[in-house]
Amino acid sequence: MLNPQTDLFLIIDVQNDFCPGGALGVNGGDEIIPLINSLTRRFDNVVLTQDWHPAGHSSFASSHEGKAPFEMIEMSYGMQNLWPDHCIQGSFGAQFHENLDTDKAQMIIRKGFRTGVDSYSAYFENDKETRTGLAGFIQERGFNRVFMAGLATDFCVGFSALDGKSLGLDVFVVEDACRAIDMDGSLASMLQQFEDNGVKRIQSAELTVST
Ligand code: VGL
Ligand code: ZN
Repeated sequence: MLNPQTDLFLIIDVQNDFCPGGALGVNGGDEIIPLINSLTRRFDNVVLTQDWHPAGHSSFASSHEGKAPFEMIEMSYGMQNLWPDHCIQGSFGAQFHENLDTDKAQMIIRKGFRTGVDSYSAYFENDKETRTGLAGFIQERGFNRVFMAGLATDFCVGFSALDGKSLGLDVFVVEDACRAIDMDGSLASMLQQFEDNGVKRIQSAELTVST
């Protein structure tokens, strides 16, 4: 079903801090890496995202007195989850996992680099206005289908998938190549939003290259 020339593979945040042992480790986050690498070999066009926060970022609980990780606060742009300090620019935690094959990536989108606004999505920051440039890249290059993998299903993969769909792209989340944080029902809620908005969920075995 794949068209390697016109489909894009978008790999979200496979970084040390989102893998077990990292600051915001996702269960099984490193298990998906061999599968992601094997998918990468089936596409001609691959883009990576990298969560990339300055120290003292406003999404860190440590930046808000009396707040703990995984609480919520109200920001100027709406509600924001608070996280442990993670993916600090230049740190080991922000690096891609060493087993991730990054050679084929044509572009790396860094996100969350403005102190005052978080960015889950690869397309828009959490203010829903500030663009990362990925939509322009996709449009100029003429991709219309985006296949997604990485971390975490219920945050950065999920919000990227929803935004991709809202931009008119055909979006597929390769479920077995993702892992979720799953706090307070966040995974169930994201899967419902996929359903409501037409984001398709597929398994990697369905991604065969059409000849
Ligand atoms: C992410 C929380 C904070 C993610 C990034 O990649 O899903 N989650 N920053
Ligand atoms: Zn982050």
